[in-house]
Amino acid sequence: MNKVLVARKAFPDIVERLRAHFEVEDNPDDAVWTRPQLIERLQDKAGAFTTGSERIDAEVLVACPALKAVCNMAVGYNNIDVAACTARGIVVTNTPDVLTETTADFGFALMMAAARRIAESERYLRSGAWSKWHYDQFASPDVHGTTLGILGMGRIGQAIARRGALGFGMQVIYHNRSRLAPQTEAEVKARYVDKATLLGEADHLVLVVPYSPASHHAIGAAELASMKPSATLTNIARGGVVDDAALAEALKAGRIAAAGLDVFEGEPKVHAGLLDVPNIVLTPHIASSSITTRRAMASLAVDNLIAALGQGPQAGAPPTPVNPEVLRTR
Ligand code: 8YV
Repeated sequence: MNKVLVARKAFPDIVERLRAHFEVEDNPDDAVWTRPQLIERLQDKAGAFTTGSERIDAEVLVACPALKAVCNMAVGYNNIDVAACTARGIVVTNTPDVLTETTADFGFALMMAAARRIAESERYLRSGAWSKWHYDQFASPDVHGTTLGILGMGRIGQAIARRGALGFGMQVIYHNRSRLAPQTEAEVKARYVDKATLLGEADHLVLVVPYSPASHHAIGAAELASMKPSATLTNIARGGVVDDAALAEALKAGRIAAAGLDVFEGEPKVHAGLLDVPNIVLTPHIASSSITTRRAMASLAVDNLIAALGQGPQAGAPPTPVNPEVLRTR
């Protein structure tokens, strides 16, 4: 029987399904293992159920020669060195689609909360400072009818575009590595623009671009300086897409109006400068966290692991591989 490691606690009833096929080592206390602890546990395993918090790189792979499958409970997989996995014949899987609408809901909520100053005004109310109505109290930019800018136009970006265009009468512009097919652009009512236009025209800019060396600090001091002073920035993509220090400076200096962040460089640590500024909404990487969606993500990761290690009804054909070429050579 193959051995698998479940690196983090994830819905015990769903993870339980692995026990019919494998010898399972799990992490019922949800301990955050150091790298040596992770490597020690992974050394004799054929498969791993991981989350975005575990870095699976060449160092780990060299130390874990039995590994055949890494199944991430996340759509993003920048925590995994996919090229190194492919070179060793290790299949990598992710959890696309099941989180699209939930994550888009949250991105929209975070953008609205930042734009309409919801967290900032709630902190004010809770502080006991509210003594009277005031004509421009927490007056903010509008959301409806404004221009929504989206950087990264995959499934989640498209779901956000639909919300903006159909629900809020927004003009939607986007920038992406590749332009959408005309039919898709028409369906999500979004117009392709270059990055400079996106930055200059967006009233509300939402980041949904996967993290890679190419998207590192895609939004830094220069980009923030080219946005409207009344604009908001929302990041539900990955920490590192935004230069958090530059963002804190820009918010302090009033170069943009507000920001909503669900992801951070070096999370769970948060740049101290971001904690100091009032015009920001900060959440702990929960955009996909509805009960239904997190269960669906865990379930898909388990299905992938079972199939990737040649078990179950989809043996040899995990539903959502990131490097399917590995499967063809098996
Ligand atoms: C996860 C995410 O919660 O899917 C992703 O890429 O960022 C989130 O939905 C996180 O990565 C934990 O695995």
